[in-house]
Amino acid sequence: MGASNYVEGVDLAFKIILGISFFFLIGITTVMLYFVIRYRRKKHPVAIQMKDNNLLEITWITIPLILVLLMFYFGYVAFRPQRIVPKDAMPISVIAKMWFWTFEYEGGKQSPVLVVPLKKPILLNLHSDDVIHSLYIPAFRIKEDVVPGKSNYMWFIPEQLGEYDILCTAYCGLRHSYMETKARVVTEAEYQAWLLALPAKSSEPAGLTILKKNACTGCHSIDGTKLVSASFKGLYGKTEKVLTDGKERSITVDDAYIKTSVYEPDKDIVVGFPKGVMKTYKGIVTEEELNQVIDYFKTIK
Ligand code: HEC
Ligand SMILES: [Cu+2]
Repeated sequence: MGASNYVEGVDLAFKIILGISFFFLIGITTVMLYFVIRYRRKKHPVAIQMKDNNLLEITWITIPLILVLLMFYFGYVAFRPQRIVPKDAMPISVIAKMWFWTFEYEGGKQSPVLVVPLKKPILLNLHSDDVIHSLYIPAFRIKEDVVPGKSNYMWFIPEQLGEYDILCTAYCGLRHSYMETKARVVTEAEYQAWLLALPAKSSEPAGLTILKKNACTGCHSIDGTKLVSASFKGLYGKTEKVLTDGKERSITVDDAYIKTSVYEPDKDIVVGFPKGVMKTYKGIVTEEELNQVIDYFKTIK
């Protein structure tokens, strides 16, 4: 038995297709080698033209037809149940965003990992906040595109306790390959305890929500990683070299400097980073929101 209810069917279809492919790989190669030797030019200097062999033609139409229909049949039987969701499935919303996954459980609690109770049908409602992503859980044999402006879904029954990889399989930008997390299958009791202990949605600092909402975190990390620009971690209060009208000067990062950076990003350019990459957020991020962002910066020194 596999990690989900699909493993058996999908693997069977895969093995049948692989088996047929190998049969032909070996069969065709063998016949080819045999013909190369048997009908070599030295023994058969003049080619023979062959025409109309009904038996041969019917054979090479019928046998491959049966084989491809066989592949279709097993593929279809494995795929069909994936689109028919049982009524009692437990819904979890999946929100894809450059470059992380968020799972929202009944009651609105959110987590960056997918935690599900064993043997319970799970319905994942897929949403994207920006570009096309694709949710892939190889151990469960499921994969589905997450397209902005369109709702999609997938469902499965976790059949084995454990931790499994979740990946994004649609190239979605700079940090696409970092867009991975885990699916954890636990017992019903563990699931209930975990959900209870999960902090409510509003526990995320308001400033961080604003940074995510405006996709600032696509270019600036909050954990010290260097992306398109410097990380926000340790930014507040830091002394830094900037170019103002082409002249280098030292500044200390304070409220006023951050406001200039966000509303007039090309005024002070941080030395070592490109000009013109960050657009102005005037009219997009309000003064009040920016103050919340600054409050948040002060907490990630
Ligand atoms: C497309 C990438 C991109 C996005 C999105 C972006 N920035 Fe930037 N940001 C940059 C680059 C590049 C720099 C460095 C050049 C400069 O100073 O303008 C920068 C500089 C900054 C600085 C100065 C950093 C320092 O080390 O002094 C701040 C503060 C800042 N950005 C805040 C924000 C905020 C807040 C948002 C979202 C509302 C945001 N950025 C969105 C690319 C981006
Ligand atoms: Cu992605």
